[in-house]
Amino acid sequence: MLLTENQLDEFHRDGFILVEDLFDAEEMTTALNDMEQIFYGKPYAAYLKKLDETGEVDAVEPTVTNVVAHYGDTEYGRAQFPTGFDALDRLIENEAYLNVFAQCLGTDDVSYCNAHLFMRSGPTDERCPEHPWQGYHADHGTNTFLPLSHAVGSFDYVNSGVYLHDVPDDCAPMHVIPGSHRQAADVLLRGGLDDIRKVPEFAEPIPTSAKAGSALFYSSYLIHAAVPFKNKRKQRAFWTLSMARGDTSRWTKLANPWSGPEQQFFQPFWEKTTPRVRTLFGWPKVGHEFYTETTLKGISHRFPNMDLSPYQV
Ligand SMILES: O=C(O)CCC(=O)C(=O)O
Ligand SMILES: [Fe+2]
Repeated sequence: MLLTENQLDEFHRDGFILVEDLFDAEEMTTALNDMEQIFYGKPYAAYLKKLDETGEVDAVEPTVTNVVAHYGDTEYGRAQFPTGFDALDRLIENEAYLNVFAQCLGTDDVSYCNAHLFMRSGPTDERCPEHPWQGYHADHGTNTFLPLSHAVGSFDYVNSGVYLHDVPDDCAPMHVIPGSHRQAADVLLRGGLDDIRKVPEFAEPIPTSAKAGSALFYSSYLIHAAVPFKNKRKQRAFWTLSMARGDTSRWTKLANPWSGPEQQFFQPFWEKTTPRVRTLFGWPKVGHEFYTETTLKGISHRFPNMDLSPYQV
């Protein structure tokens, strides 16, 4: 699947696009069940039951304990990619999803920045600001030290969230300001975003409500905010991924996949995943001259469980 020309124009104009039906329902349910295990140690329904019986539950935000900047762990598992749960980690292998990502970035030379599980849990959620005009920001700083620029389409990168379940309006859909990716650099320089009512050029924020299996793609320059749950018994579970253009990958990334402590998670993931996904992490493509009898032997020593047949020369 590919975006139509109109959809791609919409992405460039608005700085985001919601794409339906990229993932199938069953796949989303399995992934959601695993994500609930990682965050609650049990199904969300059981967590709600405990809340009803006891009147209290613990918050489920992951805590960052690692020296490497990443999203951290929960009491029950790893929220940072790769989590070790196939149903979650293999979402990155979806070809249609990767094709749309490449279209939004405008190149096939795509480079992984960061991925993690993003859970907001209604009963304990504290992520949103007090007033609806507060909390607006761009996520750009997460993966790069460079400030926002006017160079949309080259120096920004693309964030995405995969909807593991339906997110209707009462389920805290992220609010985005259409077109703000082109305004943000100047607005931020002018003194910030404490109160979007003071930014007359901004359009009205709109909710990114969507059904299970959809994905949101948005520029790292796009201004957006969290809103409260209208229904506090709901949770909102996203699988999120940020990717950049290869030619900016030197300065647009989180370095975690290559660092010592992260290798224990990436080694088994790289062993199992597809050649296309490996290229997101800097692996040379199938057919690249790097792959020789010598290097393939070397790879097989370091990654004994990798199927090297696609690379055979
Ligand atoms: O939860 C949301 O709707 C938005 C959260 C957000 O913008 C962030 O964590 O950077
Ligand atoms: Fe954000």
